[in-house]
Amino acid sequence: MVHAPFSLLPMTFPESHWKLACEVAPIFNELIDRVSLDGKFLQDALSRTKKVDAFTSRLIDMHSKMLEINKSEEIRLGLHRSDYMLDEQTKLLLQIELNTISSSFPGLSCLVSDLHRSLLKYYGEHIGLDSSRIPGNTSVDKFAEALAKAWTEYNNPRALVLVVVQPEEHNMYDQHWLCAALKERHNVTTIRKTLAEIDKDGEILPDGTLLVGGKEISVVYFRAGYAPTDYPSEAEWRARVLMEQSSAVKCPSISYHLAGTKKIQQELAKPNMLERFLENKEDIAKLRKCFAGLWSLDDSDIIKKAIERPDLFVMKPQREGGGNNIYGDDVRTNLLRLQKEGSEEDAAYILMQRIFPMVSPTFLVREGICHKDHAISELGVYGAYLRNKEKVIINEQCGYLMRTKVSSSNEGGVAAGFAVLDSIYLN
Ligand code: GSH
Repeated sequence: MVHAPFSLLPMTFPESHWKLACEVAPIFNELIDRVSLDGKFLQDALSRTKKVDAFTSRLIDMHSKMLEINKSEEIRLGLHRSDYMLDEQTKLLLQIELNTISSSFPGLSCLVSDLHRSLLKYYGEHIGLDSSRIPGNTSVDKFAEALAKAWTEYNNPRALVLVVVQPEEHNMYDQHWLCAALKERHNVTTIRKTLAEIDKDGEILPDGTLLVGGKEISVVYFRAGYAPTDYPSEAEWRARVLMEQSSAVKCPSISYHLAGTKKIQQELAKPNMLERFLENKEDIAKLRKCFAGLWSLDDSDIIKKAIERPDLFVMKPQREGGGNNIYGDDVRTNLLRLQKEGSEEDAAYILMQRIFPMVSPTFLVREGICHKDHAISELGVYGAYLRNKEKVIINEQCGYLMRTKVSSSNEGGVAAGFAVLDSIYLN
């Protein structure tokens, strides 16, 4: 067992940008909900991706199957995390991505804020830092509360929350911490199962009730199922479809999952797209301000520019979980290859403006050892959304995850082994 990597001291972050990231969280929650309701939009926007990306294609098939059977989701639970970087030159807070499935670290990130606050309480005056400048981090409380409220809406006191996990989960303490809060504060019991186990032990009753090992499931909380490697055989796909067809609350449902894909992020950044889903002009303007440049690969002007200046772009395939993006000269090589082949494989990628955050010296602690290095940070803001039919029960910002990584590394994830958990020091 190794401890989660963390930074010794919190990273400075401008208060105005922090406030903006919190303010847009409920707007993004609502946007995801609205987009998820537009089955045709999701299918059309992803139709080219479907042809070239076998994994996403199966998710899309599952979605069309649900559309065909007119599957309605009355209780809708979203536990999202929107990630941002602060571009140093433009001073803009730009969205990297919005995670609608398996948003990691709601359990541990608030502990790092507590750790930093306590360190500053004892040693802060020696280094001129004040513990009250670290904002409260409610991630575990709020996510547990949202899961508990979804369980309450489902309305069977004997039903359980099912946490769908990977067979070899390295980040299980983050999940356990959240489940412990759910049990201690709300007396809701969770069980943990892999997709293969659910295939073996799961069934649906004629009324749509999901049973796993004979126990009724009220809420399915996915901490697996976002990556192709989570589906090594047909068994895992069967389990996913089984849960999707059931009347249990899914976090996320297949339509929430697809609404969080990079292709949809890029579609939503097109002019006049947000207006399709949201009414409030101020809300729309706030979201748009956070959008980085995003393009599909059928935009020949931008391809030309990216081949000339690959350092200004990131090429992103439709994958979650980190570690899949293409940077630097590899952007050029891949774009030239795709151009030469003239295949439709280009639909598997989007291009995003590269963001250049401020680099600062940081102490990073890994496996008990402290290293000093130059680092950059990415701020994630959690959001929870719960709706039963027309009634919105929760729509709020739920704390944050600051991640810091050495500036020479392009990749971002803590779970993928690149970044450390951090918190923020407002200035
Ligand atoms: N299975 C792990 C978990 O449940 O914590 C990892 C899930 C995962 O990689 N989640 C992505 C994430 O939030 C979103 S799909 N990564 C943040 C990070 O690793 O820094």
